Amino acid sequence: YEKFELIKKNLAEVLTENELKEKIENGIKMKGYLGFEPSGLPHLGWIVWMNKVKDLIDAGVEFNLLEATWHAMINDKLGGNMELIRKAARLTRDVMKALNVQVDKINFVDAEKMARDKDYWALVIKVMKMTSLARMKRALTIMGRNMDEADLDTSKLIYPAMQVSDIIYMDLDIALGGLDQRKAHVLAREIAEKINAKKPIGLHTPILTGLDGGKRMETGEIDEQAASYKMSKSKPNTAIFVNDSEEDIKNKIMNAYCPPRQTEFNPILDINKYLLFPQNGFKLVIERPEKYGGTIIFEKYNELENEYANGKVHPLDLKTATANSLIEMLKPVRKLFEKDDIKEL
Ligand code: NAL
Repeated sequence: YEKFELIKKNLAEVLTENELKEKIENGIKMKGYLGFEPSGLPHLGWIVWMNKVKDLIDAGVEFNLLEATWHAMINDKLGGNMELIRKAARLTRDVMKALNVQVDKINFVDAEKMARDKDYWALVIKVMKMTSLARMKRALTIMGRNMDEADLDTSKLIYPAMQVSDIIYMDLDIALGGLDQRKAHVLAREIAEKINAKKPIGLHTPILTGLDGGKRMETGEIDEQAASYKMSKSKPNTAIFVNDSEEDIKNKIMNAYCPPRQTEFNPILDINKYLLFPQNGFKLVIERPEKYGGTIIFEKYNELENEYANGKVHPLDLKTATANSLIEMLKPVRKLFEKDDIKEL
């Protein structure tokens, strides 16, 4: 069960664990997939799924990454400019490489190429035939939208059907995404079952809380709530971008929401759990004067969380150590941006 534990580590949800166990037990070579909108500069939230891609590749999953250019265009990213969107897709590849994701082992899938196949569009229409308008509208949360937005153009309604079709078309064992992608995965599972296609297992990462702690909805389904508090490019002061300067990282962390002893929806602890501690051999070093307890070194995230919950670690000390570690982690990415002409994204 080593493989199972590696795949499940740090996930919010597996749909379903039994299906995953069964594939592992039967020694099935699994095909996994994640799609992302190349929407500009990646921020810390993206690294949560990048780390999971690393785990899946280590677990022997054949990994496909969809550069969802059409989807980004439909979703009005980068002004709907395809040239810029393609540029952002290439940039993401470079960022992944700088963060030690095994890009050589990833099969990059081009959404535009898939859309040139007429079988793909036959599948999209089949998916739409099998889904009520009300349900398709509710699924707009997978694109960070909701059905009440009055000025949406009609192409937005095709997006969820495309995403579901992408998943079925690719014949996947695993569909990886943030918890906010749940509605697409649930729909893909239902439809795949009905049409005798392969039913994908949904692996859902937690959603990184925005630095302001997120404006959380109390009502609605978990995936809808996740969409409300997530770190997002459209709320720039809640996000740390991968190329932020050392100064910016420090300032943003120091101003972030981090109440003493609170371990839930604490973006600083989240950053430790999902970004810093998953690095090989990582240690969080909290330097303090002797009179405040002296320097402590954490090698396991759980120990940090316990000490924080007990009030043994002060928010300010946690923030200082987190900022320093994050600055270190993102160093190769900042280097990349020094030499490349990609700043207009
Ligand atoms: C994720 C997105 C777009 C297309 C996909 C196709 C298959 C699987 C996952 C996909 C992006 C996602 C987002 N909706 O907004 O992050």
